[in-house]
Amino acid sequence: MAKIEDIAGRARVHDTPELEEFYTRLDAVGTGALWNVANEIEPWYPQPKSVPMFWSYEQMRPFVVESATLVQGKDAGRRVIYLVNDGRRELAAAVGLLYTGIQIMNPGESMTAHRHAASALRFVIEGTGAWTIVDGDRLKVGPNDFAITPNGTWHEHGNEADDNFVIWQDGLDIPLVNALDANFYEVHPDLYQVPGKVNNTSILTHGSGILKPANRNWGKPYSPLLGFPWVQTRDALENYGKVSDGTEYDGVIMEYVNPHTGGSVMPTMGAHMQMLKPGFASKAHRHTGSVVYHVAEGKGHSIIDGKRYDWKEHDIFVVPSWSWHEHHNDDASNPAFLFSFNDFPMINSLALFAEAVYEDNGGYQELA
Ligand code: GTQ
Repeated sequence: MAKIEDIAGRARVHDTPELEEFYTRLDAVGTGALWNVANEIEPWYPQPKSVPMFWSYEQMRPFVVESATLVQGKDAGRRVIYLVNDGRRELAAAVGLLYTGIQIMNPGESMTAHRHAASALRFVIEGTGAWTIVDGDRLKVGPNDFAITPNGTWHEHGNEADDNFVIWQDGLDIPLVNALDANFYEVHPDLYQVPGKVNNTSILTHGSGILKPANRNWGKPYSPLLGFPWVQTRDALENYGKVSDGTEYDGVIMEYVNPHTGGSVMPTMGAHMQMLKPGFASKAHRHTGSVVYHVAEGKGHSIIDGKRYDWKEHDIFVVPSWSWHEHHNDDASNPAFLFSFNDFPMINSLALFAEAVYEDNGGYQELA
């Protein structure tokens, strides 16, 4: 049944026996009448299938830990409990075309090397022994560190501690790459990579934040810096916060960048860290693009499409495209830090960015 909108310029053709018989004959030859689907496939504004969702770390952690006793890393490939959006089950997406999951590695455990056309990122939650080897660079990562595994890079992960788990959040663009029918997967021919002699080569080379090596070209479409340590990140936000209140919608917000270009870390996914100053309450806005948030530090709440979600450290929540959202730091003396990753690089490169701000009268004003 066509969705009728009795408005000039929209499809408003009512069924008749004659038309129904016509539609049957169209269907038989692999065709259809546009006016029966036009109002569905050309919505007035984005109609995400994803819904806002919130996952409490306290609630998820026991399941993640249980998985470490139930399956072996060598059988699972990666031992991950992934987050399912109620509106996106069939795609294994947490929001929009973004996937996220919580990965756990037992003390001393390591996973086999592989690569895929999907890009990946990690945000570390727990553990002192986490490492990941990305195209031969062995990165050591700790809580609240951010690391990337761009599309096509070999990667394998492990935990070198002998007495504690590594738990981190994975973010991938798997649903996007599958939607484009462009995914490939390869297991490393030797199952493991041979890492370079020095750990954190990419951070030592590109991580200063103020200098880049002279006479060194970088021709790849992603950041040559693969790891983004928390201490430096937090300092950058605190320093910027001394001279700026940031934006009304996000507070003090900074993007993790490809130091070679100043652009997003990978072609499909970008990532931010934002600091909500003590007691800060943002205004609401909405924009195209999907976002997965991870509470790095502090406690507060966000209101997404009119519903309140109270959050604290390591909770995860998602804001679907074109959903109203605002963030509040409920602590009057300490800042809160929200890590997030998104599909903005795609939205922007396809010229699909749009934003609207929420006005006090409950209406909204288009910005773009
Ligand atoms: O480590 O590359 O959570 O390929 C899901 C798929 C992690 C990974 C996931 C993956 C990875």
